[in-house]
Amino acid sequence: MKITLYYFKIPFWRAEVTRLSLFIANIPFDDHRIEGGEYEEFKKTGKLPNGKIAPFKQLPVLEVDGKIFAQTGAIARYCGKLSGLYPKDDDYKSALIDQIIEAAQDINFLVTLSSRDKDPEKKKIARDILANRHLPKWFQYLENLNSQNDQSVYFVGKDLTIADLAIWRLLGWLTSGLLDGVATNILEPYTNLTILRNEIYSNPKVIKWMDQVYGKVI
Ligand SMILES: N[C@@H](CCC(=O)N[C@@H](CS)C(=O)NCC(=O)O)C(=O)O
Repeated sequence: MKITLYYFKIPFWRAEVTRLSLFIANIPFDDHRIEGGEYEEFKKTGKLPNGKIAPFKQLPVLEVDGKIFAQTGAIARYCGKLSGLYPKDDDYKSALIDQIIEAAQDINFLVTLSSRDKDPEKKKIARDILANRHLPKWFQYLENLNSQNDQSVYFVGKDLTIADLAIWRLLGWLTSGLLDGVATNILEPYTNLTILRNEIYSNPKVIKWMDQVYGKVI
């Protein structure tokens, strides 16, 4: 099986959840990061370096043995099944993981909305609302769900799943300082989410990945 993941040259959760899931399970894949001329072509036409058009003219896109499909959740689940980080035969457990991935999508959308206004004053107001209303609400939802799992520090069951990787990387972005108006210590009140993040940051395969690909902790 030949797997290629197409995404931009950033460690964003939409791609990183899949990259890490495959890396953790030692599944070889081509981590194709679109930049330069390929990026220009993709932005203009939606054409991927393999000549196919991305279904929604968005990334990520996964190619498996010459066939492609898109959407973060679909890709993460497909690769999660290959890597053992998503169940193949437990519908309830799958749904518990899915609801976390969908929550990541909802949070991402709120961030996107808060970035849309070009007017600096309006953007500042939107970011204030994001940082002081939306994000605390959603973090508390995630904190509650995480605390309901009494089997481990992870969101679902005893072991790491794609839900944990998705949220870990999403939270890494939200606390990176890259988003104006969102403080880097915004997660401090959420004990379980902090424990989860620390757990993943100390996962030997995650450390190896960050070291190998980024040369630093991200
Ligand atoms: N619903 C899609 C959203 C994907 C998405 O928004 N991708 C962004 C990059 S993070 C993109 O390709 N943007 C380029 C564009 O929309 O033109 C998913 O879950 O994968």
